[in-house]
Amino acid sequence: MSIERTLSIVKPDGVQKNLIGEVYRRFEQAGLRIVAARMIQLSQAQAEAFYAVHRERPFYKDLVHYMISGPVVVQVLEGENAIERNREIMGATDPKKAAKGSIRADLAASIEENVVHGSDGPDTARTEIGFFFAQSEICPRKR
Ligand code: IDP
Ligand code: MG
Repeated sequence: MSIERTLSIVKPDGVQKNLIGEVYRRFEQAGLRIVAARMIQLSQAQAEAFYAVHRERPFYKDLVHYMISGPVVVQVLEGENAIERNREIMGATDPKKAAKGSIRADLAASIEENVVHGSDGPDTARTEIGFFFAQSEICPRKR
């Protein structure tokens, strides 16, 4: 295991349902540190670019529409095994299949409106962090 960074997003449904604090509480309780954070309204072009990997999927257009339906909160999480740890805290994409006690099992409405995004591997994490944050905006904590 090693100290990793990963990109997390509280998606528009999470912000709309006042779940920012609840999501952050779960990260912090799990020992992940929030080392950068910002609220933004994504443009269509930004949402399309962020999810470009899903361009050919049938749900792409809806996904972009959903992601620009309201503000999101983007954050960088840092900690031991942060990429996989965050995926565990989030739960599976479909809340019906997500592990009990995960964010999506407890709080998500559907496979689309599922409250959070999290990078799925080291390469994606690096790219996705760079998509939203300059190096100077990331504030590692004293250990
Ligand atoms: P992930 O967010 O768990 O990594 P991905 O497969 O990368 O899941 O999909 C990105 C996002 O696209 C999901 O979080 C969800 O919002 C949406 N999505 C994924 N699969 C479907 C689907 O089958 N129908 C509708 N939306 C979907
Ligand atoms: Mg994904």
